[in-house]
Amino acid sequence: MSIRNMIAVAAAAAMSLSAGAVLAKTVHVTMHAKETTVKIDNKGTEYPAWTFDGAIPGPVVRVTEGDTVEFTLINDKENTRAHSMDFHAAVVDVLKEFATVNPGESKKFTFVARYPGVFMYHCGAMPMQQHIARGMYGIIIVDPKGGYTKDYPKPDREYVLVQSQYFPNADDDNAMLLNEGWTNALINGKIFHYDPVHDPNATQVLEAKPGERVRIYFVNANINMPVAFHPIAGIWDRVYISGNPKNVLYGVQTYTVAEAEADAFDIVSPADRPTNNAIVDHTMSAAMRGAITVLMNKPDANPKAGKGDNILIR
Ligand SMILES: [Cu+2]
Repeated sequence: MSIRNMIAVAAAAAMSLSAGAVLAKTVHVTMHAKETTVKIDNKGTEYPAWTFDGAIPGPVVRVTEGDTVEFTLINDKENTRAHSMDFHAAVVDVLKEFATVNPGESKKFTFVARYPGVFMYHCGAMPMQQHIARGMYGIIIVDPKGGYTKDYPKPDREYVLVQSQYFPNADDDNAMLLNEGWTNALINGKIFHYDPVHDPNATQVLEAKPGERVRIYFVNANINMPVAFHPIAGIWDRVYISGNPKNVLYGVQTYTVAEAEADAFDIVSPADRPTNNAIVDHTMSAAMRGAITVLMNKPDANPKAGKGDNILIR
């Protein structure tokens, strides 16, 4: 081997080592289980929820592939129930890491985020359908350690949408099991959360500029219903199954998202004019009862919307 080649090999090895050393980190995440009242529509109807950190969905957790997540669940002493945390991004022991935590106690566990993508998290305490239906779920995004590439382009905007079924009788866990009594669909915890067309009380929409690539991280937190995820007046430019850059589909009209599945959806609007999309669960019983989200593509889109900490609109 020539000296020049040896130097090149050594440099490549050093680069890959330093890249790994720099990227892999420990991320500390703490959440409180909170049994509290939340507003489940745009006019302020109250609901006795069970939550992570007091909101539906819980906080967005975002790490990079290879990171170690050190997670602490605190079950506030005011609570009446045991709760737990089940990260779908973790490969651990359901009986150990995901065990329940009693009111007034806390529990810490760690896992390595080995797979890139988007994953649901939820409480797994029994009856599990009730803990999820009452609001104990959220998303963890694991960005690929390789960063953006031609096959996984950097989006101009990102949004999180989490859909779930609304059971107004919060105490009837048997109805939840039988898929009876759900009256509405929630998007990020509210009926028609971002749809001023169907709800005059709605004040927020998703925003982007014409021609921008918008990536939507979608979680189906329904109890017993898949979601037929479709962008009206658009086509999914790409669908990344489980959000993994290796699992890519192109030009998809409607993609079925199973219960507890999360996927990433790219949409690119026409660049030459303002347009609107209605992002729906094309299952009509869900769409017409809350699962419609308006995406406005306009030149004066808020420059901060869909960026940084503004990817989940409360
Ligand atoms: Cu719970």
